[in-house]
Amino acid sequence: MSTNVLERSESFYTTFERKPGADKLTTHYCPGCGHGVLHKLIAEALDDFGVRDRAIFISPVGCAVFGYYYFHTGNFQAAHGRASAVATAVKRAHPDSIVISYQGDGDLAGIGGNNILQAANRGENITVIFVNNAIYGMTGGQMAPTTLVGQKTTTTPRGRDPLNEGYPLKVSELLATLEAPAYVHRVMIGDPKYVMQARKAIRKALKAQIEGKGFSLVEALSTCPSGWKMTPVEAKNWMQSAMVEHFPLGVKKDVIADREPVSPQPKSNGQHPRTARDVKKALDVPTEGAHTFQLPEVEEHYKYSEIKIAGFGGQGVLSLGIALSRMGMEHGYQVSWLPSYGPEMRGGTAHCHVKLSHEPIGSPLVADTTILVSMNKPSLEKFEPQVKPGGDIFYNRSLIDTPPSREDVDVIPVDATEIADRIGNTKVANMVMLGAIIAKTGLLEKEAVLEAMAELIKRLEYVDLNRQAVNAGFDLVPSL
Ligand SMILES: Cc1ncc(C[n+]2csc(CCOP(=O)(O)OP(=O)(O)O)c2C)c(N)n1
Ligand code: SF4
Ligand SMILES: [Mg+2]
Repeated sequence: MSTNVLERSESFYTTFERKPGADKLTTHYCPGCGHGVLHKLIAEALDDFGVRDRAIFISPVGCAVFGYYYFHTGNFQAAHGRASAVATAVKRAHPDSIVISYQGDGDLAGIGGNNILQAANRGENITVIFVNNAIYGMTGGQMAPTTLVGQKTTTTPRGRDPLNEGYPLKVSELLATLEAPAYVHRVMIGDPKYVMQARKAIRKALKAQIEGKGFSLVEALSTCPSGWKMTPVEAKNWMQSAMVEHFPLGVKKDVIADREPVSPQPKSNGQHPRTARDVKKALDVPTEGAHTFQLPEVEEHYKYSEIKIAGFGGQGVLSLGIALSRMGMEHGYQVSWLPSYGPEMRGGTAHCHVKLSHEPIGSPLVADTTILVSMNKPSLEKFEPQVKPGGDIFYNRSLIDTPPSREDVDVIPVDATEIADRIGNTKVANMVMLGAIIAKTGLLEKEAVLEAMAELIKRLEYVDLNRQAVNAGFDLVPSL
């Protein structure tokens, strides 16, 4: 246990080298602010539980945005309100990590209100520290969802009026009504006896996560002397009287003792499930009927394929992306598919981002296109310059009269629309492209693709048509 309060925890940097300016010893928080005390309680708990090396602190947007200056742990800084969503991703990708989503009231209850509701409702095995100071501190004191009735802020200069602004949101009480959360507790960063209660609650919440008991949230009422336009002592007194009256302290939900551990268990080789098939196995989902393909041998540059597929809305651009990613998944690749909706759906250009990778995928966004599939002229003009040197451009020669001019990429002309028309349906031009892509790259095995068509194409009468299209596109490539 940490006994000397004057010493800094290991989980807290001794000097804040990431903080700009000459002063590397004091935090950026105002005198009398509750954030610093909360940081200290969290850092001490991480030390005492011996989890600093696997702790990941998610900073919000708000005064705690610079959490990474101080916490000697893994750090992320999330976009406004998204900390609980980022925490979800981090925890799922690294189930052994101890993830702390640290969020203010504007961040968690305002812009991120739905995120926290969903994360709590899913019972993510994360710990949320919710810093309720009843105001947007960082931006100079605007009304927050938790601002008290009658409280003056820069946006409620006559005081919050429930008829106009509604009532202060009781987040802990709200989340405690949900089935999934294991622990929800409201504490206060006030006089020492309250700080000690907060310390205990934070430890209990973190311990719950360490033991895999599910979602825990500690709401800490906290002072903001600057936003409230008070001295630190006035602020503490106001919090301990007015705030507590509306936000009663105490445990709102505690079912930790009844909970079985929820985090996915490591596989026998010590690794956590990664692919969909691994997850199915880990969950003991019957795999009969599921495909059991091996990752095909491909050239090195196809091992992280970033594919952009573009054309008119209605050309099957998005469904070609789905086909590639679904079949890629069955082959054992890490995959992602990101559609771009919008006016495209009404006849403009549509596109989607697909990744097929031997490695885990960080972001579904295709930033370095290695394979471009252009179904029409505007999409080729738009995306041709983005293709990486050494990449591939498949273009629909039936509708594009000017071929790509790039000389540092492989250009594959495919008469997709013409072939589809010959087969009997213009709509399968996308599957002609699919055939050409797998023939050129070897990313997917043709037999597996043809077999999977039965599951992919909803209307049975179109399965054969689509298979013919894939075959036609496949046969085209060697002759080019
Ligand atoms: C998307 C977006 N919208 C608005 C802002 C401006 N903004 C920065 S901090 C903040 C509110 C922070 O309040 P809170 O979460 O209560 O944190 P505190 O500063 O009080 O600790 C807002 C609205 C932003 N940075 N990003
Ligand atoms: S503005 Fe308020 S919340 Fe932000 S550092 Fe100052 S006192 Fe703390
Ligand atoms: Mg706030």
